[in-house]
Amino acid sequence: QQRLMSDSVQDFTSVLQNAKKVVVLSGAGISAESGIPTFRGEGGLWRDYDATELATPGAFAANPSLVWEFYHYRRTIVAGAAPNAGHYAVAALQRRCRRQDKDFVLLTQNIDGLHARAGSNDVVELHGSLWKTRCCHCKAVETNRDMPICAALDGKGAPDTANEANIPSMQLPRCQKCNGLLRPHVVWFGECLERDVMNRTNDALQGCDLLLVVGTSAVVYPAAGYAPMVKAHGGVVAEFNTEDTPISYNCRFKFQGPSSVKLPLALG
Ligand code: BJW
Ligand code: ZN
Repeated sequence: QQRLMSDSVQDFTSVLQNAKKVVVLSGAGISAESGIPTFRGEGGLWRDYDATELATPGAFAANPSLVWEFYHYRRTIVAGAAPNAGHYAVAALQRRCRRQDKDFVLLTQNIDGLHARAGSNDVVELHGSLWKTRCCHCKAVETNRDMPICAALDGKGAPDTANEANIPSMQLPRCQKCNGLLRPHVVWFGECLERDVMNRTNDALQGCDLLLVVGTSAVVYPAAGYAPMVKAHGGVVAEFNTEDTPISYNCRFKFQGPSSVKLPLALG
């Protein structure tokens, strides 16, 4: 297939200038340079597991201790990480759109909370948050930043060991209301995105004339469908990624390279 994507900052700037409704969709790649492992490719393994094998309701049902070790490890990494220039560029874009009376929505597949820490407001967290729990019994959702989240996970979750902690269920994080088992409030494979999140996303994509897709492999639905959808409705798609992806051929612009460099470059 012919490469038709442009990397002209000048042309991109004029499209951005004329856009009325700008949407950013980010994925794990935007946080890679903050030291947070992505899912696919290098760093996508935790112990001997493919990270996506653990992100399923079946994995949690079979071994909640193992899945909690994995999420505890990721909470530890993120707590010690900071947003990078890519996150800050997205936050600055939101402020600029507000000044210029453009609509702006940030959709992220990431659960790390780094966009908000960089100053982005009203972030739509498509796949939930590392910093929220949901009770398997009463379904209550709570914010929880305790480190460790429970005593039994202290010192557990190391990626370079084969030893499983095998924590008894009663010592895993439990609900303060009903003592049910808590799980991370994230969206695993086969689960639906929250209704409110879906509504906000549909509103964002409706009439979006410029979509920036940053650091996502664009293989996980529904987010993988957003670029083709925007393009089909006549909007412009700009991709920021170190690699090509299945959506690259929907893109008018392709800024190939680390998003911490290419976002500030393209967004001025
Ligand atoms: C850089 C960089 C740098 C690196 N700078 N770039 C339609 C067709 C086929 C299947 C389905 C379908 N609809 C639904 C499905 C099933 C499934 C699915 O999509 N499967 C596919 C894999 C085929 N989807 C679902 O189950 C979704 N639910 C749903 O649709 O419900 C209704 C339904 C259910 C069942 C059947 C049908 C309908 C839910 C998906 C939930 C995904 N959850 C996870 C875990 C979240 C919690 C957690 O974080 O632990 O979300 S999986 C994982 O993948 C995580 C991520 O958000 C998601 C996407 O990954 P992302 O962000 O793209 O990261 P990577 O690692 O893949 O890519 C990184 C990219 O960055 C790469 O491209 C690098 O090149 C780049 N990069 N460094 C710029 N410095
Ligand atoms: Zn409960």
